Formats: sequence, C-alpha cells, structure tokens
Amino acid sequence: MQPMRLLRRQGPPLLCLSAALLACALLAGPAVADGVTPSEARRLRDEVKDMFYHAFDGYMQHAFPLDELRPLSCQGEDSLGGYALTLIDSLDTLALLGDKERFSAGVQWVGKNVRFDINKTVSVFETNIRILGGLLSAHLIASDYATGMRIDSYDDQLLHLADDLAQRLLPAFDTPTGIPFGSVNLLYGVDDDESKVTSTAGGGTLTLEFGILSRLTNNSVFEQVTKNSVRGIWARRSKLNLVGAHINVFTGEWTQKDAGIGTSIDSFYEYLLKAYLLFGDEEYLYVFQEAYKAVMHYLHHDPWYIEVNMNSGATVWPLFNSLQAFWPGLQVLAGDVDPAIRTHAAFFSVWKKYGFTPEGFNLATSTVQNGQRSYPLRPELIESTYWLFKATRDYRYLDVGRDILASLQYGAKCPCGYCHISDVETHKQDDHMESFFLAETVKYLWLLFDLAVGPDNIVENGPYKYIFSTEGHLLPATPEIALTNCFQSIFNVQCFVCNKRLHQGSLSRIESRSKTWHLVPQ
Ligand code: DMJ
Repeated sequence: MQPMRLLRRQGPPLLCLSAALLACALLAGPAVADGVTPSEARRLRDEVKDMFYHAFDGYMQHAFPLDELRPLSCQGEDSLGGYALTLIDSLDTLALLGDKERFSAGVQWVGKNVRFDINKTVSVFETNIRILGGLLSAHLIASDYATGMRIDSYDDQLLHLADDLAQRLLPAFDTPTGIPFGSVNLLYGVDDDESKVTSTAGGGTLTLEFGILSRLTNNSVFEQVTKNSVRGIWARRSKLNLVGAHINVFTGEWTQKDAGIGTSIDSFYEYLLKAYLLFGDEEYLYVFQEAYKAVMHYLHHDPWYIEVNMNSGATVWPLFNSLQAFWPGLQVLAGDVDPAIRTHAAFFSVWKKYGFTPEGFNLATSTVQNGQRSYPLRPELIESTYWLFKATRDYRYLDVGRDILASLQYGAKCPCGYCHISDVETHKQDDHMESFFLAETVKYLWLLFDLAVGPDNIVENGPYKYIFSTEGHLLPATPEIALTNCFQSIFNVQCFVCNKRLHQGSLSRIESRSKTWHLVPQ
C-alpha cells in the first residue's frame, strides 16, 4: 500500500458564485476517486477500527481517568465534570466493534469508580447527551443476553449511576417555563448566579435519555420534565412556527431570535422525530411535522439552509455551519430523501474544498467565515453519509466516506490520537480531542463501511432496531422502551413529512470543484 498525502490541486477557474456552489461542483470535471469496491470497503472498515484504537488507547494511556485527551502533548484534561468522560462516551462504540474485553472492563471500572456527588457545575445538555446517554446505552447492552455483549457480573451499576445523575440534574428544571437552566451544580443544585438564558438545543435535547430512564426505573418524572421543556419551547414559537436560538427560562423571552437548523438549535429538531420513533408519542410527531414544514419553507434555499429572523423570516446569516450537516441524516429518518441528497452533496462540496468543513462557511462570499475556521472532529457530515448510504445503497456515499477518512488520517492524526484542526485552510492541528470523536465520528464511519461489507454488528443485525442519540449512543427499541411499533416504518413505506415512498439511488455524481483536496500516492 502506497503512503498517501493530501495535495491541493488547482482546477478550472472559479466561475460560479456562492449559491451555485453545488452546480459548480457538478460541472467541474470527473471525480477524483474510483468507486470503492467491496474489498476496499472491508479494508477501510478495518482502517477505521485502527483509527478508533489509536485514539482510544491514546486516551486510556495518557489521559484516563481525566475527561479528554490532549492528543498532541499526550496529556489529559477535565473538560466536563471530571468523570472519565471519554471512556463513558466510548463504551457503546467498543460494544459495536465487538470488543467484549474492553467493553466489559470499561463498564466495570465506571460502575466501581464514577460518582456524581461532587461539587461541580456542569452543562445539563452535555451531561445528558454524553454521560447519561453513554451510561444508559452501555447499561442496555451489558444487561441483555440478546446483544451478545452481556457481562455476567453486571448488576445494573450503570443504571443506578444514571438514575443518580439524572436526579442531580432535576433541580435545573425548576423554572416558570419548564425549560431547564443551562447548568447545574451536581451537589448543590442551581448556582445563585446561574444564567437564566439557555439554548433551544439545551432545552430540547433531553427527551430520549430521560424518557428511557423513566421506563427503566418506573419513575415518570424524568419523562415528564423533559416533555414539559419541549412544550415550553414550542409554546413560544413564532407565528411562522420557527424557534430562536436562545431563550430566558424565567420570562420565556427569546434573547436570540435567529432561527436555523445548526448551532444552538439543531438537536431540538432531531429529538422531536426520534422521541416519536422511539416512544410512539404522537405529540412529538405533530410538533416535528409543523416545525419541519416551517424549516423547509423559510430556511431552505435548496440545497442550502440559512438563518432567518424567527418573526419576520428575513435573512440574518447566509451561512453554512458545520452542525447543520446532521440535517440530511434526519431527513432520511423522516423519509424526505431527495432534498437530503442535494443538501448532503452541497455540504460535501465544502469538505472537498478544504479537506474538512469549517465551523462556518459564508454562502455569500464562498469563503470561510472569520472566527469560524476550525474543524473540531465533528461527526455530522459522516452521520448523514451513513444514513444516505443506508437509504439509497448508492456506492458514491462510500467514496464520500473514503475521502473523509483520508482527511482525518492525513490531516488530523497526531501522536496520541486525533487532533482538532484549528484552521481548515492551513490544516494546523490543535491539542484537543472531543469525546464525540469516539462516540460518533468514528462510529458512523465504521458503520458506513461495515454496511457495505455485509454488516456484522448489533445495529444492523442485532435483536432490536436502534435509535442513535444526538451523541451517537445506541438506544434500542426494546419492548420495555418502545411501547409502540412506529419505528418499524422507517425505510418501509411511511414518509412522516411528505407522503412519499423512499427514493432509491438517484444520487447525482459528486464531482470536484476548482480547488480540491484529494489524494495522490506519495
Ligand atoms: C455532539 O456533542 C453532538 O452531536 C451534539 O448534538 C452536537 N455537537 C457535537 C458534535 O458536533
């Protein structure tokens, strides 16, 4: 195998303007890569596994039990609460990879050593999606013979931890709107000087984890408070059925009125649909349908999405931000595949241009937005790639996965793990590795290639259908959790938003454009 490196190639002149970026990409010439063959897909899947272990072993060796790895300096840092965040966030990825030994050791260590009666003020949102979600997912895998990963000595320790943690988050929900404070102290409740302003994602990305906990503990309070929070947000929607980015949890006033599908709002939409799919609660489906229609009407400028004022619909930011890239994946789950295909291709054209997606890309100037130049190893684009491949089985999505993998290998790999990219134009590395790299980015890449090989994993062949949390955690639709059977309809006949059948395999060829990062043998 020849070593590869990233080269920047000068292509045809830049003739096309921002809004036509995708069309420009389609006109710019033949694709760089030949299609991924099944045997190459197997090799790529194995390469992703190596990627996981380079980063996971680096964390365990140099950072554990601190929260996250500093992969350039090979040290650790406490970034959330100081409770081995990256290990907890990685547990279900270990199970997915079939690594019973490390999964079992990790579960047992967490069960014995992690405690939440600590004087730390933590983000409710991050603690929920990374820690609570990680604990619940690992618990559901470790306690169930049907997963093939059951740990014999396991005695619900992670469920008890999850219960204890969620109890400590509950004081945050004691607000007039029902929307929780953004942060809470795990020992003393909400700090006196805690901000009353939180994000829409912060209040709307709790239902899956808390709902599962209610069903596993027979304590309905968790499900109730999080549903109440969603109702609190939706009750304050604008006349256009749009929500803003930040809200005061006491007065219910929007303090940031920009409506978008990315930063500060993204997973609010995600959890509406997923809460319906997992729990069968039609209130979530109704809200999702109304909210989705408004997004497609006011924010969608095919193939892009912009931010608008939630009351007037006037454009605020003609910006692609990298968190938006989860949207095509969500559209696949909603059964609206055609616009997902176009949007994914547009977002991928930004990746191809720089080798990574910047946090912000200005659609008016076709340049990286100043102050938003980094790529912190985010998973959203690969997540949507996985869902689109799953829905269409179009092998061109494997080409996309191969490109993303190559960028990570040759741009982000560093001595003890994978590094953030501080500027997508210089590819300078930053000494940080978010735990979601192992919980999500690597997981979706591995799932993509494993699906191509003829899948051998619990998500595709296991005993249950799985919903992925916004942190990529595997949440099974067991009879105990999913009381109705609506999840079955995914990929069958129902489109929740457009009354159409799923579209199969009509992806337009994703071509390179004027300046493209691509691979050449060294
Ligand atoms: C993750 O923590 C989750 O995916 C969240 O929904 C958004 N931010 C990161 C990944 O980018």
